[in-house]
Amino acid sequence: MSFSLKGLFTKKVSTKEEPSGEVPRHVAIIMDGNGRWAAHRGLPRTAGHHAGMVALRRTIRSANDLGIAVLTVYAFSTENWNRPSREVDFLMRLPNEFLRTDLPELIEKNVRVTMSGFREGLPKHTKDAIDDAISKTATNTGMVLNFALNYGSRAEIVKAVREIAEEVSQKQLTFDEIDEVTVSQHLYTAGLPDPDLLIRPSGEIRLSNFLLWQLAYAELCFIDVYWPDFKHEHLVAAIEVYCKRDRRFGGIKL
Ligand code: V0D
Repeated sequence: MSFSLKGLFTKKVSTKEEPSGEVPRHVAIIMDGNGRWAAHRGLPRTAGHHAGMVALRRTIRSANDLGIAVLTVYAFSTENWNRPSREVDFLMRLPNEFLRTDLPELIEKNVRVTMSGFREGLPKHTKDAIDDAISKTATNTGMVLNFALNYGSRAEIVKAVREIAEEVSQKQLTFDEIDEVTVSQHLYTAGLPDPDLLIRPSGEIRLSNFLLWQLAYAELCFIDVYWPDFKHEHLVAAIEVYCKRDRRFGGIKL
């Protein structure tokens, strides 16, 4: 089987079980295309979200098997509140549903659950389910599974700037001590390495306000399948592309 990877180039990639090179430490994924997947089948959007959850479950297993240290998945953006309220209500029950079935396996696999986003804006039942998963896995030492939920990158940067300004005004920090590390420490992803690889399925070639600061040096991989159809071989193919591209960090590769 082969498929095309859209971006700066289109390339055929063969299906493989495992990538040949080193796996990225942190992979971030925009789980896009669930609604369109459902529309293509004449199904309601909720069916697409459910199929997206199945793909998520599969991808967590794949990432863990491949030895990826951090997997960040974009589940809900701050802009998603503009969707019809019935759809938002449905989406906000998915963390509960997912964790009810999958938390035991995550615990068994030593996975640590974290969240990046504005917690306080979530319904109580959603927040409670996520808090429970975070606390039950807090001391786990395996893969970090980071849910970007109620997340928007510009709002995150504004939050960081405000917190830093507050520390300066309280004299806990001086103006010239502020550097890139200071900013990173005030983002939701504080303590996690920056993503090495961003994967966006479903053909959109945009960042959509996702991890703007953290993706500064990441390889970007756009894949032409809807998220519910995303499989192990797509993850392996994206990693293959990552391995083959020179990661230069703006400098000269030795
Ligand atoms: C819908 C595809 C799991 C994307 C995956 C509230 C669209 C299925 C979670 C989840 C969603 C979130 C936090 C957590 C555990 C699970 C989730 C949302 C949507 C938005 F701690 N799937 N999922 N959250 N979908």
